[in-house]
Amino acid sequence: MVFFWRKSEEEKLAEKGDKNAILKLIEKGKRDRAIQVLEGFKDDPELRKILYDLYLKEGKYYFAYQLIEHYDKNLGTAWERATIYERVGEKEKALQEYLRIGNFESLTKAGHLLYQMDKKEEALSVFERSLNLAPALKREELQEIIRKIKEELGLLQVKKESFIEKIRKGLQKTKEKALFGIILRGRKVDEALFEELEETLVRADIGAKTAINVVEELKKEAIKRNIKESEGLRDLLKEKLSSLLTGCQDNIKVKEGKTNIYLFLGVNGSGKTTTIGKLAYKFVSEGKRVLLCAADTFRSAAVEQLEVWAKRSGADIVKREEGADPASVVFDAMKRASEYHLVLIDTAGRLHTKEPLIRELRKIKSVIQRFYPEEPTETFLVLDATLGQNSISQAKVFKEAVDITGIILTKLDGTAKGGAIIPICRELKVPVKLLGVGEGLDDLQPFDAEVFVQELLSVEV
Ligand SMILES: Nc1nc2c(ncn2[C@@H]2O[C@H](COP(=O)(O)OP(=O)(O)OP(=O)(O)O)[C@@H](O)[C@H]2O)c(=O)[nH]1
Ligand SMILES: [Mg+2]
Repeated sequence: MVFFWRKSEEEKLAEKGDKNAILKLIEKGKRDRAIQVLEGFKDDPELRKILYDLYLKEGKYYFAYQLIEHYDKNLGTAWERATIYERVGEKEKALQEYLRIGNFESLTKAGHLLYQMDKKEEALSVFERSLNLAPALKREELQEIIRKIKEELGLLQVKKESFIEKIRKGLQKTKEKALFGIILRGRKVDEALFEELEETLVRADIGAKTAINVVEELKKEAIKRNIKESEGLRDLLKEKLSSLLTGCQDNIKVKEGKTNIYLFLGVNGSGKTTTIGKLAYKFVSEGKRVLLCAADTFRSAAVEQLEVWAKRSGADIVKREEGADPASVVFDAMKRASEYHLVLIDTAGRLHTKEPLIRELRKIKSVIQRFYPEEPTETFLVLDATLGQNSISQAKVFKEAVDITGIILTKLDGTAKGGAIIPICRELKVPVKLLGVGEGLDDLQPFDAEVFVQELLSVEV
C-alpha cells in the first residue's frame, strides 16, 4: 500500500514539473510516463533537454527533430542534430551540421550524403577533405570511394587498349613512319634506294655518321644475301636499328612498399608538367597514393598547371607561392612523403641561367636526401623529340648537375625526328624509359625498342 501511495506522490510532483521527481520516474524505467509529463514543459530549457535525451534514447527522432525545429536550434550536440536530421530525411540540414563539425567522421558522413543527393563533384571534394583527416586504418576505404567517384565523373576513365595498340596509336602519328613505309614498299634494291634511305635516316635525325654506317652495312648485307627487293631490306634495317638501341631501353623503377621519389628535369616546354600529370594518372589508376610537388615556382601559371593535373589524375599536391624557394617546396613535400607511394617533383628548367639552375637542382636533391638518403628512385630528364639531336646539348647541362636515371622523350606524335632517340641514348648513355605521344592522360608509353623499330618500318601507313 505504502509503495503505491509513494509512487503516486512522486508522479504528482513530477506532473508539477519537479525535476527530481521526473528523474526518479525515469530511473524507475517509467520513460513513457516521464515523456508524457515532460511534453507539458517544453518551454522549460532544463526539462526540454531531459525530454530531448529521452526521445533519443527511445529512438523518437521525429519528436526530437520537432523540439529542435520549434524550440531550440542548438539542442544537444551538433553530431546528434546532424544524425536526427538525417534520420528524418532532412538531408540538407544534416549536411550543414556535418560540414560545420568538420572532422573526419562528419566529413565522411557529409560526403555520403552529397553522393546520395547526386552532388558528386561536391561529394568528391568533401571526401578529399575527409581523407586529409583520416586515421591510417580508414584511408584505404576512403581512397577507394574517391577513386570510384572520380571514375564516375570521368576523371579516371581507363581506356581498354592493349599495350601494343597504344604504341601503335602513338607511333602512327610519327612522320618517319610514313617515309620508311613508302621507301621500302615495292622497290628494286639499287643505289637510288640506298641514297633515299640514307637521306630519310638523316631526316629522322639518327645522325649523319650513323646513317652512313647503317646504309653501308645494309649494302654489304644486301649483296651477301642477294637481296633484290626493297621488302628484303626491311628486316635488315630493323635488325640494324634494334642493335643500335641495345641498352637504350629500361623500365621505370618502382620500389614496392616504399616511398618513391621521382624528380623531373628538363628545359622549358619540354613536357615535364604534362608527363608528371600522365604518370600520376597511371599510378593513381593502379590504386597508388601520389603526391605532386610544385617545385617550379618560377611562374604562378606553372603551379596552376600542375594543380589542374593533380585534379585530373586524382593526386595530391604540395605548393607554395610564386617565387618561393623550390627547395622549400620540396622540403614541405618530403615532410608528407611517407604517406605516399610516389612523390613526383616538377622543376623549372631555365637554361639561360645555367649555374643557378645546377645549384638549384643540387639543393633540391640534397633536401630529398636529408629525408630519404636512397632517393630519388628516378631522376628523369624530359626531352622534346621535336628538337631531335639538338636536345643532347641541353641534356648535358642537367647531367652535370645531377645523375639522370632515365630519359622521357615527349611529343613523339608530332615529329619526324624520332630517330634521334638513337643518338640521344647512345651519347648520353642513359636509357629511354617513357615516350610521350600526345597531350591526353593516356598518351604515355613505356619505351620498347623492338616495337618502336617494328612500328617505324611497318608498311601499314
Ligand atoms: N603533342 C604533344 N604535346 C605535348 C606532349 N607532352 C607535352 N606536350 C605539350 O607541350 C607543351 C609544354 O608542356 P609542359 O608540360 O607544360 O612542359 P614543361 O616542361 O612543364 O614546361 P615549363 O613548365 O615551361 O618548364 C604543352 O602545351 C603540352 O601540352 C606530347 O607528348 N605530345
Ligand atoms: Mg611545367
